[in-house]
Amino acid sequence: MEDCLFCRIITGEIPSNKVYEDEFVYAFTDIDPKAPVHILIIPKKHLKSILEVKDGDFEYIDAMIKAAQKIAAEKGIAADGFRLVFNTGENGGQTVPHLHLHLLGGRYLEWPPG
Ligand code: D5M
Repeated sequence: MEDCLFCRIITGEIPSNKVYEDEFVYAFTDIDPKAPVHILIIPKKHLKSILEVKDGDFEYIDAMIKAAQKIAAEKGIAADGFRLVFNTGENGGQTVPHLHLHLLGGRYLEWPPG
């Protein structure tokens, strides 16, 4: 989608600090980090949120989870633990309408979130 911020990051039209990429996903550091490690993992297909994911889309979700495992290991946060978050809709705090998985770690994360 040409007017989608994250689609434009995938094409390189908008610069980002890429940490991982494969056939299905693109991952980059969050511009407003909430933890020492804060990375966004996004599908290369434009899906607005987890609510829009249909049967044929789960290869993207698989790839997002696999990317999270790889990145957590590479960043050295797998052993101590980390958090994966899909903010969804207004009450969920979603501000960008392109599905994204937050990978947060590098410090103790309080629960519940605010
Ligand atoms: O999360 C959307 C996230 O997207 C939020 O943490 C800021 C981040 N963001 C917004 N614009 C950019 C750019 N240009 N680069 C990197 N990160 C960005 P949400 O769950 O929708 O609140």
